[in-house]
Amino acid sequence: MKKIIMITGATSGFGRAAAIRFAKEGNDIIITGRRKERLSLLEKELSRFNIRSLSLNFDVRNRDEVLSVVTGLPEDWKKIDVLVNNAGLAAGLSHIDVGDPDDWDRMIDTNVKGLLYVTRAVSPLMVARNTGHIINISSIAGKEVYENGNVYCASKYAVEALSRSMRIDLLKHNIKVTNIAPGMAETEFSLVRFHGDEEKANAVYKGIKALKGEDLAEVIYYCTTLPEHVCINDLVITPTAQASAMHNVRTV
Ligand code: NDP
Ligand code: 8X3
Repeated sequence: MKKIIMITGATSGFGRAAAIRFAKEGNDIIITGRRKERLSLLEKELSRFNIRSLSLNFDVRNRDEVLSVVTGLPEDWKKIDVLVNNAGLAAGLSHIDVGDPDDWDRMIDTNVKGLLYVTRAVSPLMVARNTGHIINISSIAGKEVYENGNVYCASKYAVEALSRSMRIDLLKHNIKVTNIAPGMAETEFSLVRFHGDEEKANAVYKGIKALKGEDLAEVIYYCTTLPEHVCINDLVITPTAQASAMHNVRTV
């Protein structure tokens, strides 16, 4: 059955791949992100499928904007079946005593507060219809901390806690909540983490077959295909060559 899927952070990586995956299956897609030109390009790409797409250009950190964009949706777009809370980032990788508080603000404002603002705007629409599915993209950094990961890990631990609380709060409204915790994935993630330093970003994935956006897209899509009475609450996905945040094997 055709659904309406809203994906935050659809201009790159997991979000972009998920938009294409859901569109391939004939679903209508709401794509969001800050980079307008990327949204337009993706809209063009989605136009080859027999679906409707809508792009919303906003920053998840702007609480007023998030609320006004969602409340201003045309009525037929308000029937959101699946919300993928994917927009997020890591900024910096350093010990706590030398970390940049501006990086900390960006991560907490985006990964935690942004996810909350979007959920606060969209979940009442699901509650009103007594149906829906919220998929939060967390990380293995939300399962275990690693050296230098401090604030990014804290932001993803927060996502994990929110996923579990949302599941309880939305239980009586027949709304599924799925927390997905990926490991190493080669997207723009490391480029953003290292503030555009390509050499550092590429080194993260050297000698390892990392996950791709398409791998995550497949898993996100799968979580939405299960019968009405089945909900995946928590899912960890890593490359085969990675067992935990600190354990991986590389071919040199
Ligand atoms: P990318 O950098 O490729 O994509 C991130 C997306 O988030 C972009 O579309 C970006 O859009 C959007 N975004 C970032 N900040 C904002 C903002 N303030 N407002 C709106 N949109 C925003 O990274 P990934 O696809 O890898 O990351 C997606 C999610 O997966 C993140 O939450 C990340 O923490 C998580 N993750 C990533 C892993 C990895 O190894 N890649 C592993 C585990 C989790 P734009 O810049 O246009 O606004
Ligand atoms: C991104 C994966 O291992 O860099 O969430 O934290 S990791």
